[in-house]
Amino acid sequence: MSNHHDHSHYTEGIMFADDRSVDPAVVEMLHKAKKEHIETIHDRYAQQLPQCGFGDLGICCRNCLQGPCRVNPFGEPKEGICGADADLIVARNLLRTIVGGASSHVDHSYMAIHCLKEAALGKADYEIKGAAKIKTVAAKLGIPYEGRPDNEVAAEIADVAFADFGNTTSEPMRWLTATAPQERVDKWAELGILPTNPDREVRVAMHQTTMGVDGSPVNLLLSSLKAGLVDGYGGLQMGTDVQDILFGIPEPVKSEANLGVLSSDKVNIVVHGHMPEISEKIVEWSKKLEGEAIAVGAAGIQLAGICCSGNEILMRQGVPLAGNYLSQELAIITGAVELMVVDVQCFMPSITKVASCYHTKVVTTTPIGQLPDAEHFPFTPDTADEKAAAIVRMAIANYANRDPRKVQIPAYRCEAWGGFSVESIVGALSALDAEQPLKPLVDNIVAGNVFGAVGVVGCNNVKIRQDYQTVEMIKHLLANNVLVVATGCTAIALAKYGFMTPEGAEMYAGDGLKAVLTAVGEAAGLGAPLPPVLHMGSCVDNSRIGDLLGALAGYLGVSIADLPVAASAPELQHEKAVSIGTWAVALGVLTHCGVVPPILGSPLVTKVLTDDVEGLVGGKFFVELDPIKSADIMLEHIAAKRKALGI
Ligand code: NFS
Ligand code: SF4
Repeated sequence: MSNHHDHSHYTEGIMFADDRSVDPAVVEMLHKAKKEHIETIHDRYAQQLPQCGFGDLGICCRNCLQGPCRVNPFGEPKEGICGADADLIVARNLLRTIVGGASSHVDHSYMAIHCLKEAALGKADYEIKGAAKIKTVAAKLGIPYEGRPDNEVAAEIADVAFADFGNTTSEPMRWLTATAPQERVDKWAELGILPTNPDREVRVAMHQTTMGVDGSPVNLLLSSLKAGLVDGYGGLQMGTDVQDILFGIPEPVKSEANLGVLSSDKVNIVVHGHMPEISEKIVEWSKKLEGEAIAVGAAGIQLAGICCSGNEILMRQGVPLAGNYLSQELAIITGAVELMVVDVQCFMPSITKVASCYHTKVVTTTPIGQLPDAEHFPFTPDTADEKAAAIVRMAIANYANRDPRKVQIPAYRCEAWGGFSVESIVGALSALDAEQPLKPLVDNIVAGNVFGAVGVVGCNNVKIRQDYQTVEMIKHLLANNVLVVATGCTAIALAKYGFMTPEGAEMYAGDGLKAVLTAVGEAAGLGAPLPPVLHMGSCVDNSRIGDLLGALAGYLGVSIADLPVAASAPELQHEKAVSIGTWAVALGVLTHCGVVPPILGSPLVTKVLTDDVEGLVGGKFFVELDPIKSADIMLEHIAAKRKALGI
């Protein structure tokens, strides 16, 4: 591969206006990319315009070789060759999208369980660090733990998880029934959407959507809700519980965010993807091998995270965040990155091409996540140390190849706190009431100091200006005394602008919320207010938000559907975001999408998801592209829920 990529696709200027992002570091790097003729996602997006209207509406089908078929929303044909109409095609496509997302998370969680089992048996390079989580998870699963060695209990927990994957009965997933609120489990049982075995559910849904099987859009939509639960419990909940057992429960930690965290005189290693099994080892070996970096003339090793790998190691290790999804190519374009290591999900195939214009090495680490021009170091639980050491050494050796003329690190970095697990939030609240930690929060909600809560989750999407919807929407919610929790790439967005600092309470929160954040922060010994946006982790960590909602509903003796809360994915991009959103709706939460999902070609599917489904589960979707209007809809919803609760 040549050092210079083919510039023929480079679009002179048109996508480089400053309206691509609200982040000045990103704008600076886009200008650098332009100067150096480096093609980015924005150029490739421009080449796709105008995007296909049939695809946009979700009304094209390639599910058999008689197709592709598309229906005409304004005339004929109204059906594909087999007779499938727009409602059916959209419903089938949607289920496949959700299954795509769910299978990513389920596979993620499976890899974590495998690692836990090997670690528990002493056959892996990992020590089990989350003793406290072993007890809480064992208690939920009904596994005895008193007086037993941690590793033995951990192995049994892994076996219970694996048993869900081997479940050939019609019994629901044990991990779901053990961790979801009983009221929800009953509701889902009533609707016939309790998943049995996550792998089997993925298979069945793929079968159901092939040519000539399910012709009922409504039945397909029920299966979509079920697939959301597969994601929620076979992916998010199982994955997070197991990762907390392996790597420990996150605790509040101070760090920084944005491209300025990269160092001009250290070996920079960027960790990108999703699996803490990989990223935790890179952190460990970067510390161990710092002396070797100093020996080659660097000032040390600087780690920085992109996407959810970044969130995972921020939460547990305080490693700073370089940026979110739309910043991945730009980290390389700083010219200062010695090595980017990826595992699965959300790393663009373009990164090796961008890296080829600099000295940056790209390393892949899983059998299913390879890139043709990357170095491949397939991780296994028993070779993780060897692989991680080799990767860090490769980065150190590459430091000599950095070309100072190409280096430009934007001078933007912002303090950001992470590590707000449910356990650490409850820990902070228990400084106010040790007996009933949730009471102070609930009392403040009742008193109106905290109007409600919103979980803001999900991605960036090149179709819209990076971070814009997220930031403007959250400002408006905070000013109206809504407590915000965040995960995924939107959490990284908010980390970059001071929403995750104590000063953020002063800058953004309304008076009622500010007073509560100050009282909790001081009682918990932070010496400052809690940040107004609590970073709860990666997308898999959305189960933490589910746990928090379940705990609040349990404390109040109501359904999650009755709580004055909402969820939002202002910039969703990935199939995973759609499946997470579907789980949130099934939990009973009003869920905002800031990007139009490809369903509008079906009036039926659109109506069910944005209206009728509320009668079934209490939650529904709404789509709104304007950040202030989105926030206002959530505020109205919260007001209605407060009224129904009589507060
Ligand atoms: Ni979530 Fe996290 Fe980011 Fe979106 Fe991708 S990294 S798993 S999918 S783009 S938030
Ligand atoms: Fe066309 Fe039906 Fe085949 Fe889809 S399944 S491609 S609508 S014939």
